[in-house]
Amino acid sequence: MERTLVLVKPDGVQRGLIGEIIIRLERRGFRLVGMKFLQMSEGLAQKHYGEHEGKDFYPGLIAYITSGPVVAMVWEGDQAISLVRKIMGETKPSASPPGSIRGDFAIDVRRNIVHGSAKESDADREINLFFRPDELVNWSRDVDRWVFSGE
Ligand code: IDP
Ligand code: MG
Repeated sequence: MERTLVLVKPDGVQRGLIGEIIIRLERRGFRLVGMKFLQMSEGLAQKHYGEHEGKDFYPGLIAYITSGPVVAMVWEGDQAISLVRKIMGETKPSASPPGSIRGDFAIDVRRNIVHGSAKESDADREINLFFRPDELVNWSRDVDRWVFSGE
C-alpha cells in the first residue's frame, strides 16, 4: 500500500470543492488516513515547493498557496501516488481530460485546485511536512476486501 499527500489548494477551498475532491478519492476506493484544515505559512510553502525555487512562477506559487486555507489529507491504497495523480489530471488544466479534477474544475495552471505527491520520495517528505506520525490513523475498513484483492 502507498500513501500520498493531497492538498485542496486555496482556490479549491474558496470555490467550495472540498467535498467534490474527497468524494472522488473516496469512491475510487482510497482510504483516508489523515486530514487537517490549515493556512500554510511561508516557511511551510517554501519547504513544500522547494523543487521549484528559482523558477519564474515560484513567487506567485508561494503567494497563491499561502493566500487562504487549504485541506491537507493523506490517502492510502495500492498505487495511490500514481492513481491520485491520474484522478487530478495534468499540471495544466488545459491539458487535463474531462473527468479529471483539473479537467472538470480548472482552466489556469496557477489556479489548479489540487496537489498530489508525484513520487514515493515526495510523498514521504510531504506527508512528514504536514503530519506528525501520531496524526495518521492506521485502520482498515470492512469493505477493504472488496476494493483490494490482496493478491
Ligand atoms: P503538479 O502540481 O502537477 O505536481 P508542479 O510542476 O509540481 O505540478 O508545479 C507545482 C505547482 O506550481 C502547479 O500545481 C501549479 O500550481 C504551479 N505551476 C507549475 N507550472 C507552472 C507554470 O508554468 N506557470 C505557473 N504556475 C505553474
Ligand atoms: Mg509537483
